[in-house]
Amino acid sequence: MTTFPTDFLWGASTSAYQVEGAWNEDGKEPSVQDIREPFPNTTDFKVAADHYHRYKADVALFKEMGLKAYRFSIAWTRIMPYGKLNPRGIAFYNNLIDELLKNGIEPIPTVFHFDLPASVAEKGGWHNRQTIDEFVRYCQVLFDHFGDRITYWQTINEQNMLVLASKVLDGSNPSWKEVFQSNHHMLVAQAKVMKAYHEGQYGGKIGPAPNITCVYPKTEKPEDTMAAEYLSAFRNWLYLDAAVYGVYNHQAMQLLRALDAEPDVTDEDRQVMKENTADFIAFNYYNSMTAAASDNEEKEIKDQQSGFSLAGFFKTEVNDYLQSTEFSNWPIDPVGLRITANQLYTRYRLPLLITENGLGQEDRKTEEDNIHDSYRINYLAEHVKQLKLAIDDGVEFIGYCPWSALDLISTHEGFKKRYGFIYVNRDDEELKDLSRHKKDSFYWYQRLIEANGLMEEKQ
Ligand code: BGP
Repeated sequence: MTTFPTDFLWGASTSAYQVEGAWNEDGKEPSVQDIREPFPNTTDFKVAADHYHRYKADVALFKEMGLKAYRFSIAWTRIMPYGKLNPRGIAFYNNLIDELLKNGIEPIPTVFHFDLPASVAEKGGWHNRQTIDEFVRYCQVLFDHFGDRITYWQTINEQNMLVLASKVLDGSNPSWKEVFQSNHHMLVAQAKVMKAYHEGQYGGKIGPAPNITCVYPKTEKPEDTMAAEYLSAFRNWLYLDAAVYGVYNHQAMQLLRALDAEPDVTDEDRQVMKENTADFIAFNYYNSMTAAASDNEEKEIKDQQSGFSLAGFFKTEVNDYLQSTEFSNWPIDPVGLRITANQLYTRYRLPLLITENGLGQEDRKTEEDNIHDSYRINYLAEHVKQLKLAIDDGVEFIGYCPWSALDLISTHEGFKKRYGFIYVNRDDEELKDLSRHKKDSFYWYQRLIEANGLMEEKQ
């Protein structure tokens, strides 16, 4: 029986706008997330979990939990507000990185996680080609200031979801043509950033961080398998074939043609993508998907994990073998993690880092300040079992960073949808004292890390 590698990175994840707060402090420019209207029955992102002011105490808790890695994102709006270098933004992440290293925790930054600077968005955001250069300039600053201490960089968090769920996440309602032109600019920007990183010889690795799910055919009908292939190409491989092989996936291209959404691609774009590719794959995994042959109906995507249909290609179906999360009705499929990891490794032969996986649920704090989240422990334990089986299968893993290290604000469902190992005392209506409390899952994860993943007791 294989065990987890001794240097396996047991970690946890957050993102800047969902956890930091301090939305307009120390020279920070507002991001598109800071200025958007809150989603119905939720709160805004302005204070979040107040991690910006409490990062030292939070890192102390991460250390107590035994984390070997912390996956977080850097706010572009702190580093380059209105396009100008902001030393106070640099100082914040320098301090955070040093604090993590002092506590034996590997910092794993994402350079962009849904929080485009508002001034960049005003100029057209990713649809504007100039954003490519602004992004490269910003990333160059990151590499020059933090590159000496970072081993694993992630470029863009869930570019595929940003693209597919852009109606939900950025509040606008772009056409497919616009969406895939923006997507193309992101792919070129990513390639240029990987080029800058490799040429600078900073000594670490860089890779993308999409949200990947395996797709099952609903039945053994060949047309259902073809539908599953198309959904996978559209949702998964388009982004990863570009990042790893530097080319557009052929099935995804066929779909883009059908949607009249083929991007304008220059020869220089093609070359830069082909020549600058990823060193590893970070991916977020929450659930699998199931597809059947199209009935020529369209169904719009609701959020990152929900199904959708493209007439003539596929429709998504409920998987009768899986249960769903209470909160958003997302399927729960730990075996799907093993399948997804195997598919990724077979296709790309690159080491994998799981950068998100977790259960969003309302938690109750007892009068004694305990949080009994056995549902979250069950969810995570089942996924860790499958992760181990994937390692037994021969898949190469760098680490596992579940979402989320501490409670933070969901992308569109507020503070009540909690994912953390650490409870943060606030809700959508009231900020309260924002104090931190260890959930049962905190102690479970602590024991799991201590045992390097091989806990045999009933979890
Ligand atoms: C991923 C995002 C995260 C995170 C997570 C949970 O798609 O990368 O930012 O929030 O999903 O989703 P949600 O917050 O919608 O429950």
